[in-house]
Amino acid sequence: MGRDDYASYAKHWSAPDYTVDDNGKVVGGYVPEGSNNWGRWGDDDQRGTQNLIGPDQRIRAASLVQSGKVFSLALPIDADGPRFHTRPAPLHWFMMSGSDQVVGSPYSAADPDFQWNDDMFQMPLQGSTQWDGFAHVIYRDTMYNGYWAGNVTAFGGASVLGIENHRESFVGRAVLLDLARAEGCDPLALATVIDSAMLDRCVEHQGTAVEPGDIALIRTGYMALWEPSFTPDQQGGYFGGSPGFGVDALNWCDANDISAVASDTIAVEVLVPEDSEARKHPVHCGALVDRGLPLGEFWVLDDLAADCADDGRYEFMLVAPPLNIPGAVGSPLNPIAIK
Ligand code: UVW
Repeated sequence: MGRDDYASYAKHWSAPDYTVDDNGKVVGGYVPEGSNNWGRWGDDDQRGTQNLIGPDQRIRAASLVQSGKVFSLALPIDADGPRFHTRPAPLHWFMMSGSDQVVGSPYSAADPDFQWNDDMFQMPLQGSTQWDGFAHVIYRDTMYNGYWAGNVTAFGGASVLGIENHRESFVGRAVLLDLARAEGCDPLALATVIDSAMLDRCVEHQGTAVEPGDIALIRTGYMALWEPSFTPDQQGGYFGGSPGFGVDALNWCDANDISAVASDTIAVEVLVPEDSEARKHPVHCGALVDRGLPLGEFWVLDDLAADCADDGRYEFMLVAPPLNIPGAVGSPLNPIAIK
């Protein structure tokens, strides 16, 4: 098939050797061989490991609110933030301003005493602090829980696994794992592969108790190296050299019943391949496709980390739902940690 060759745009095509059932599921195609959550919360599940957070976990999270301190974990959404080059800069403009009306608009005559400002915003949903939804990544034509890639179209968006299924997700207990501090290397060295042993070392170093349903925030310190003035080549080097999860770190998530992972890098995962024979983006595939484990990217963790180092408390309540955009495959957000 044309898709086997890089950017070949070949005209030839062969029919796939699988079929798709009435529920939009692939039959006779990809099924994960290793750890996965397909069917664990039902054949039509859309929320994956967020099912691990229920009322009990939220009540427990609320009990962690002690000082009342609040931390925004979001980048400013502007042209200076780290952003992959295929994703254009955000555009913010105004349709109406009070100044226009002061000078004179059709509306000033109707009510000379009343003015207002209206603005608009356009941005790639993967272009700032964000959640990757399950429809963001496809492996062998298949998404989480066996849904076929054809359920997502440019015209109709994601008819399954859209980010709107998470509009009440990501409200729970979170733990910050400050790997950069724990490893004494802040930021972590380029292309550091984070594995289960490193995560366990950090838990031990911090004295953090990880509980089922926790959202894990992984600090590498790497965001501090971003420069808005990077040339395209420098950007490539910056993103390509991100430290991040290797596939073994997903075993740690399984063992600890982690409900989501977010980090201060572009992809959560290390982008220099650990194994040249393995599938591409193995952590994206293992998390989003196989496990239904949401990934949060470009989260700003430095101020929170400094506070955690100060008071020794690395667990807190997190309120971080995505925007409720039907059919979107990801969403920017302003995650709020409350201590
Ligand atoms: C891809 O890996 C395709 O994108 P992101 O890192 O933004 O999830």
